[in-house]
Amino acid sequence: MSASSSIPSLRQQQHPLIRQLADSIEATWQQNLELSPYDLPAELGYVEGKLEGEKLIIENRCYQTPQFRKMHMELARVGNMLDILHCVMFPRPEYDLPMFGCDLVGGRGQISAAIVDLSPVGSHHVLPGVYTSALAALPTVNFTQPRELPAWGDIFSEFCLFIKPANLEEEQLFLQRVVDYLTIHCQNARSSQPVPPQQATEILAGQRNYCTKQQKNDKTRRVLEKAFGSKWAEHYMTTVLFDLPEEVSTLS
Ligand code: BLA
Repeated sequence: MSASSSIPSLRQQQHPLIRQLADSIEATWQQNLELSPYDLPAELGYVEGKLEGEKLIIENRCYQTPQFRKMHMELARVGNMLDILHCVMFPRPEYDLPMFGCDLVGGRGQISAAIVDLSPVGSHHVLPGVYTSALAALPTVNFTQPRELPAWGDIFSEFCLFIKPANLEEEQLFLQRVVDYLTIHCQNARSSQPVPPQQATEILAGQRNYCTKQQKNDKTRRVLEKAFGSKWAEHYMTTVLFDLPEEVSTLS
């Protein structure tokens, strides 16, 4: 599709951290997983709108693998005001894997929000043990400007990192953290085996809760509503950003 070939051009205009993060996420996917294409509805691959007179450009890149129903990375830019990287990996509910989510929001040369998490979706709201031990073993890093999660943020794990990077050094530390989380995730996913149907049903409910909460992010919604109207924003948030998986597929 034309959208994928045009992504590098948008990426080059974005904040350096967004560009580096987009490249690193894709490289980590390529190195660790067997990617197949995932087709978004054609009209949603590349989208342009107007936000307060500025052009809003959205470009999507999407893959799937045996363990992931959908791996979505989105780059967006509003004139020179707003720069966004959004990434979510939706596991197939037959696998007991958390949701990887990452969001970077910046404007006027400064990143204001940088968040990454591996969020649990199992019935006990805790990460599988292999994740907890791998994440806990990462070196400790301290960021000088931690940010507070909104009320809907109860979906995130104890390892959720939400900061405003204070300088170049913290930007690079955040980037490294994302690659560490993603590498742990891809490696665990590759060796993951399907769970019994009843557990898959619980995981599906957890994924639905994750998506429903993310749909409550008013800051994302407001940007999309202002550029494209509320109907389109609702459609986009519920079909592209955080679509609810329909049902557990029957395994043979
Ligand atoms: C915050 N998200 C934001 C903000 C904007 C967007 C403008 C406010 C920035 C700030 O407070 O400094 C906008 N984000 C977008 C838009 C898209 C996007 C328009 O992804 C897509 C086109 N958001 C996610 C994911 C996570 C996430 C996957 O998409 C986490 C894993 C989190 N974004 C997130 C959180 C906030 C945020 C927690 C802060 C919300 C708040 O403070 O209320």
